[in-house]
Amino acid sequence: MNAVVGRGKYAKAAVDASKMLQPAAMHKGCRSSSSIGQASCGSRAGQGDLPTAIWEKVKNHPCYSEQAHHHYARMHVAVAPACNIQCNYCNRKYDCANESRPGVVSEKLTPEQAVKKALAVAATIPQMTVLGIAGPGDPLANPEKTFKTFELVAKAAPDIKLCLSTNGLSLPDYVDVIARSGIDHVTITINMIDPEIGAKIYPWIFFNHRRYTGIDAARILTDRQLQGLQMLSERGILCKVNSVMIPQINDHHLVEVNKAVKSRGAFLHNIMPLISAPEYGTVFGLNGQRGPTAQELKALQDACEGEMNMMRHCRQCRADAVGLLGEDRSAEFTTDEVIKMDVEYDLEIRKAYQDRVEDERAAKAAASKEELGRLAGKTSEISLLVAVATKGSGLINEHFGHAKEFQVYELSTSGTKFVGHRRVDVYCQGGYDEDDRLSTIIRGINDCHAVFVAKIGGSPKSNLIKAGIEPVDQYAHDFIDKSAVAWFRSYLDRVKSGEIQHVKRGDASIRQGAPISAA
Ligand code: CLF
Ligand code: SF4
Repeated sequence: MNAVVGRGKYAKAAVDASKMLQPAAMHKGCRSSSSIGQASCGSRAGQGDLPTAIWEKVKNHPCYSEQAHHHYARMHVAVAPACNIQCNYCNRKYDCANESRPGVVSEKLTPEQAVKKALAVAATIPQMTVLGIAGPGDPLANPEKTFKTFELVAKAAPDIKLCLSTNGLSLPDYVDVIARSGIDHVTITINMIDPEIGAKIYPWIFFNHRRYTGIDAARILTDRQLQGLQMLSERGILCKVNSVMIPQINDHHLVEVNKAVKSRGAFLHNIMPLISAPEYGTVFGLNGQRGPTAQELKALQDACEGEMNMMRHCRQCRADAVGLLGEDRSAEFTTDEVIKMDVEYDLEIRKAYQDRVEDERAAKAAASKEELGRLAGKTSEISLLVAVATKGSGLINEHFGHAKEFQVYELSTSGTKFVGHRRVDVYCQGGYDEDDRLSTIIRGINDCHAVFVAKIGGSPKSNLIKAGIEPVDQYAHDFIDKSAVAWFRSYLDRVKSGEIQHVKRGDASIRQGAPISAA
């Protein structure tokens, strides 16, 4: 039996490390192909071959399901200020950079303030389905506040899923508490399984009342992370692994990390770009360590994509993020604003709203399936990228000039696959410097063959055409997947008839080491 360490309600279990670290039965994860109607971690349209219990956990979680992120929102509550390790991409003045952009500071809350905020958000945003604790330090370095918050939220708002993100150092000690608390989703940031590489990322950890440095610190950290992952998987808790891609330090190594976490039951792997602008004052930022380019990130994600699903829609949120991924509504829910609100949390209203969302999703999936049926039988080696301006709901519903980002899809005769997003400067800002902004936008999507928009003006349209990117506005306010497949079918027809020639496009030259998300 495990001994119990600490006191109080959230006392942790000390774990016999010798029993750990043997790979769990390989969790098959999910296929990564995203042809409409196929399963893939619930990350596309339907349940497919996912067991119902897992489908229920992922179908409306915006991070665990790529499709869900168009429709459902998450919120974070910043109740966990302390941390027990130091990462070289983190400046401790700010929030935990494992699930947060460096340079962002969240308003810290007590558990009681956090639950009030959760109810206020749930009443205002009925599609908010997940409450996560992701900082501003490490949630498990603040166990009392973290688990008290989850307990209060579970009582007050039982339809909200609970989600936790941790660096993993304390994880094995809290697996039982996590399971007891009804937390179904846990993210562990794992950047290495080789302590020599780890020593370049983590200068120190604080463990068992002692500070460890260098290779010793990294060895303890990797053992504890993998041990915690395996224990959670064995209890049926869905685990996502986040990894920060740091060129020349762990980029190639992350393929090994992917294999190691897959064999221990991780459900999803999210490889995120290092953000290392010098102004954030991190060790990597100050010593000139660069982040990966968009195509370096995609190449690594592609290399890791096998039996295990890769998350490609992460927005590196704030520790107090609120809203759909990619939007930031945290300013509407500051403590001062929440106090003023007359909150009425109504489970029935929320359920009715979410039922309507599910109807919309079903209609979208049916439309996509029908369009894909028309593509069936076409054979072609052509695979290309397109950029889409969207405000959400899986629709092409944003004007080119208002887009803050473009979502990028890969098209082939197998269908559509979401491969990432490109943050850009908004083109329309009152008429000045538009040429400069347009060239930056074009550089950001210059590996795409087309850009789908709800509307576009004459000048950007002609400049895009000159740059070899086809502006497509005939599918305004229609579903993305369906429209992309329809356009791709016509593209293949035009190539076949000789009307156009297919040329491979160059790689996006944008550097994702700059801030790429504001959510
Ligand atoms: Fe938050 Fe993380 Fe839960 Fe999502 S975020 S704790 S799993 S509810 Fe999501 Fe944000 Fe990326 Fe995290 S987009 S940073 S992966
Ligand atoms: Fe910063 Fe998070 Fe790393 Fe702690 S775990 S040092 S808060 S990035």
